[in-house]
Amino acid sequence: LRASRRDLARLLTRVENGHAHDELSTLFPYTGQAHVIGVTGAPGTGKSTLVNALAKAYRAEGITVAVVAVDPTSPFTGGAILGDRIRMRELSGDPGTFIRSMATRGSLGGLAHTTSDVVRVFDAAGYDVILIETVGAGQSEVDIARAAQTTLVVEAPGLGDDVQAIKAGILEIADVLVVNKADRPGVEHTVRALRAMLDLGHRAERVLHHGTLMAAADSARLPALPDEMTAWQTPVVQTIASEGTGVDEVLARLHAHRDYLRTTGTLIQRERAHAQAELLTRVRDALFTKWIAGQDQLLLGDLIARIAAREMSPAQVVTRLIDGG
Ligand SMILES: Nc1nc2c(ncn2[C@@H]2O[C@H](COP(=O)(O)OP(=O)(O)OP(=O)(O)O)[C@@H](O)[C@H]2O)c(=O)[nH]1
Ligand SMILES: [Mg+2]
Repeated sequence: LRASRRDLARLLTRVENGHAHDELSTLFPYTGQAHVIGVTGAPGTGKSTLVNALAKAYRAEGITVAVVAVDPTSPFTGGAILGDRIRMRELSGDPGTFIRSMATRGSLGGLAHTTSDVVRVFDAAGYDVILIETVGAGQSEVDIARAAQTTLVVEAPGLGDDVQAIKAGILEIADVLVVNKADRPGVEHTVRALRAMLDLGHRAERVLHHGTLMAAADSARLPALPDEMTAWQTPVVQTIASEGTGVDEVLARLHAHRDYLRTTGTLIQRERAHAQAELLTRVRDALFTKWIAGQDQLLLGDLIARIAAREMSPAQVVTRLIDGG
């Protein structure tokens, strides 16, 4: 809770390696104070540049910031990781800022958990705002974004990625939509297209989102969501992150969303929906880990060979393994 940067860095390493369950449980009651913001979008749209600019803007208001950059460790973005480190070095001399890069190391389901835990460490350590940068490329990134209280989606003109964003389900999770690289041609077109899609999808998305949360609320016996749930309109903000243009407006929207979450009761609903999703996936993972450790590897190998030889169907093997049939 009053860790030095060095102790904090050490704990984060233990968390990333899955060796800090006790510490995380001890810290857990002290979490829940920070504003957790997920920043996601297609590769190269300017997420890191924007995160850097936002961190500076928060610091100018005296707000402390932790940045969690989830490196995709992919050949496409490998170069940008080095770029991130260089850019972020600007902030690294400031005691009110802490930047942590996490490699995905091919772990899929685990990454969302580890990211949540790293966020909790920063939260307990007293950082006011935690920015999580992920490349919005698939379900695991969407899962990480869902663990945030506010999701900021970054688009850029001319990438044709507005359609991709919808495919990845990213647009529907956007609380704030940023069109970065507003100095590039085609920015008006991108803004118009996104606004149109938001308008078109607004009802369906909100109903869907509302529905998901309601399902969580039902099973957890929570009170109904307030009507204000539908009141938030995702703003579309243009920025030139590399020059700092539009960053203040993004900051204002993030403050507004935070206030919206707190004053409407939406925050507690989101937190409970997240808690449910996290609990269920953790139980699933724990059950699987326990189950696989208790398996006879030779028998398992034999059954796998039987599936490959078409002697047993996968469903039959599952029945035998689980029910002993
Ligand atoms: N023209 C222009 N270039 C920008 C702007 N913002 C960022 N860039 C540049 O775009 C490139 C990619 O920026 P990043 O911030 O690394 O993008 P990213 O989304 O974090 O990239 P990945 O993490 O690899 O997905 C860099 O060369 C930036 O300098 C902008 O507003 N306008
Ligand atoms: Mg980046």
